[in-house]
Amino acid sequence: MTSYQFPDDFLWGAATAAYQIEGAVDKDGRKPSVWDTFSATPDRTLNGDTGAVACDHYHRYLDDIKLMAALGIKHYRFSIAWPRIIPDGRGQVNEAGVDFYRRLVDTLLDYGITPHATLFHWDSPQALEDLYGSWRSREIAIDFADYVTAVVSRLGDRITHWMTMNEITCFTHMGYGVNAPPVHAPGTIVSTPKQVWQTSHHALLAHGLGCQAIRAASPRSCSVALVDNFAVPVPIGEAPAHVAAARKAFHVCGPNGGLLFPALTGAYSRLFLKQLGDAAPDIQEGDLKIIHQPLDALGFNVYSGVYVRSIDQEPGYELLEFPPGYPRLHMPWLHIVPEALYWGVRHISETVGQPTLPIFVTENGCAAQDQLNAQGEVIDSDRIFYLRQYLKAAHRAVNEGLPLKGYFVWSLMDNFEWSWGYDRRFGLIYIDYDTQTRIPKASARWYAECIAQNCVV
Ligand code: PNW
Repeated sequence: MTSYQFPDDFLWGAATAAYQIEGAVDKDGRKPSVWDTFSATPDRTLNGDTGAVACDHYHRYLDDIKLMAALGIKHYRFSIAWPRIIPDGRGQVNEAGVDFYRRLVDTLLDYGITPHATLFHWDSPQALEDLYGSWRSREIAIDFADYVTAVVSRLGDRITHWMTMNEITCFTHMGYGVNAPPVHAPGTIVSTPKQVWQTSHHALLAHGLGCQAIRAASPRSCSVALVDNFAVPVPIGEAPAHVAAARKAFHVCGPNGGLLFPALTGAYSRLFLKQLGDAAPDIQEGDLKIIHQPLDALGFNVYSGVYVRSIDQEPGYELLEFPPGYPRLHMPWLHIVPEALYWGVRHISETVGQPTLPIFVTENGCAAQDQLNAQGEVIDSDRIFYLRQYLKAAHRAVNEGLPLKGYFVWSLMDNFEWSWGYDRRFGLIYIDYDTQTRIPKASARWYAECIAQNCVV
């Protein structure tokens, strides 16, 4: 036992996403998602990797659940693939696709693991891209809500923790781009920044209608959340001036003011709209009311942060660049900023005006250059180092009374890391992609010990 003890009801989990682990992309009636198309297009992913087989979790879910149970993981965040449930994006429900998730969830429950389902983690049906350009059209919000109703009315008897969508920025601002080809699916080049902001506005609408659909379709009382990877300004030091500067920067940092703020407050941040100028999306009457749904929790995906200092000139803060030697892990953007976890939670509860909204870290983890040693083990002390620092920041948040209620590590196992393919490994469990052998890394055993002792070890 260390001094980093968590409260008894703190929830420890692990996370994955459908396209990154399932494989079996044409099994039991599933049709292509935009990620199938994108990854099969030359030069879009590293080494031309696709999610066609991935971790073959579709067939091996029982083994994966057994491994999770052996590690003492009690909460599992996974995503449901829209193209398995409604292969054409709208219309006919594919019951065979629903059955897979029913089997998955029943097995989780058998092993004492609580399912937390994300309804959308980037794998939009290709059919909707072909029909109306997916997120470029408002129509997708309606189709998304119908899909949500189909899922929740069928699985809501056994799943009570729902998340509408994961990281809107990544499938809109990184999936549509002006001039340069974007790095995520569908990889569409559009002509103006406003068109890109329009895609994320449509995603927000889909989130809002999705929340309403969950509540209307769920046969049980349930929890509804949005998962976002909002940008986290971290004061360079905790002198009051830097803290105030970071709080101000929170509105304009990354896309926060145009994504998280509308969802949590019912308005795009004014500071942010001013900064957007002509790029601001068209907002129809009533949109913000739909977008601003009551939430039971906020999912916070945190990997890094941005340091901020107070300055005398307008606007009173400065976002600082990382110097070249700043420590990071195996991604260009993976600078190690553990305090971002603490400050993210604190900014939400202090700035967006909901001091008691429960927050869950729904993803935190890192890619490392994992290698099997002569004994066939992976000793990823770098990952343990990273996770331990972030968990200490989580402990600080809880200890100061902030509403942080749980933590999901990204990821349960190595998987298809989007445009980086299989080259980047984020798992606690190593996957040998030739044989599909699963090998728990040193970090998996370390995490199991944290869970067992309910503290950072
Ligand atoms: C998240 N960035 O994406 C996703 O939710 C996961 O599917 C993904 O595997 C994981 O993080 C690791 O990348 C991110 O540029 C994509 O800062 C990009 C960034 C962060 C997270």
